Amino acid sequence: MKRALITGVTGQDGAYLAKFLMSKGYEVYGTYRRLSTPNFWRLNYLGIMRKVNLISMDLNDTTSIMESIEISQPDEIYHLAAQSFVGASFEQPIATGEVTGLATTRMLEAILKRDKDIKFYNASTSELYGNSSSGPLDEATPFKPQSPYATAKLYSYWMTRLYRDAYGLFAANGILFNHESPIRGLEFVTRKITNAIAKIKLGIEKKVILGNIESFRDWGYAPDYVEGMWKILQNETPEDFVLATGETHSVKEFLSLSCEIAGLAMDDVLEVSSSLKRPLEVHYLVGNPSKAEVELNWTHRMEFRDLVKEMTEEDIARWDSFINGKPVIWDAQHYDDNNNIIKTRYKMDA
Ligand code: GDR
Repeated sequence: MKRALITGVTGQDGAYLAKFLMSKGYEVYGTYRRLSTPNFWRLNYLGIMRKVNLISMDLNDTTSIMESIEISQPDEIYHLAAQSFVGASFEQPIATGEVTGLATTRMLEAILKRDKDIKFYNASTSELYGNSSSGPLDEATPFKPQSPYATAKLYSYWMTRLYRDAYGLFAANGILFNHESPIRGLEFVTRKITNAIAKIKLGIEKKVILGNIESFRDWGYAPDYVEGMWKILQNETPEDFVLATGETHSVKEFLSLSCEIAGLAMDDVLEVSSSLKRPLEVHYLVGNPSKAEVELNWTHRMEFRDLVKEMTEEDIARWDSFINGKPVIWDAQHYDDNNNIIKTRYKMDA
């Protein structure tokens, strides 16, 4: 039986990937961060909480990284853990550099010391491109990061390549464009929208407050993308691959479709706040997944409209159950809306 170690197993991709690898017969180990409030709702939601072997690990602590490899003895490592919110990276650029950048080198060093045969997947990102070109963006497009997050990921991307070229590790980057689902974190715009629309629909909220609604993203479905991660490590040679849908939509379009599905008028619910706009923005992203389609036989399955529909309907169903006193496994009831979070580096509009 193959063994996999997933860093960041409590996140959206970690949870879906764990479930996918189990369906392929893997023994799955997953690392999580010790927090004052545990964050296992996604593993519970997918019904795999008791099937993942959980290891607490701190990406800043080399000893704990070594230990998680000792315990899991993996054939494959999927390195997904990071500070993954672009907006927050402007507020915490140094911590983001440590966790999102340097920690990848800690992982690679640990593999080099412990067992050079372990295959390594690095969660790379379309944020690397910044505004370098209007696309479609592929593996050969130059990078021009526009945030502390993307800059840390650029370092992580190159270190992965360096350990492949210099030491012969099977280390590969998946350059993934945005991928969403009903278990996406509430800080990301898609889930923020569907959660707010659900609350407005049910009369417990009035507005959804957003920043730049004119930016375009290539939005796919997270379960499709975790399969791509696995395929990248099953390829004969370690190579970097773009995973994307090849289609792009604006934040405004996402909101408008979510409103349409919920039977609301967008103009009644939308509020724009410049305090939510980032100091630097990536305006337009669309990927070209041809290499993955040809060489890995990977393709996205879920289309944009179905994605918005699934997310919107799921959030409405959750809030509806919650209001009616039925237990729901999910995150939103613990969070108020973002209104009074102080953005230290964002322009304040008041
Ligand atoms: P992104 O995702 O930065 O593309 O990174 P996010 O959903 O945060 O933003 C997408 C776009 O929406 C605009 N936007 C808002 N964003 C948030 N979060 N909240 C708002 O209120 C809001 N209003 C408008 C943003 O400015 C942006 O243009 C995601 C993350 O998952 C990364 O970790 C990953 O690497 C990339 O996708 C691929």
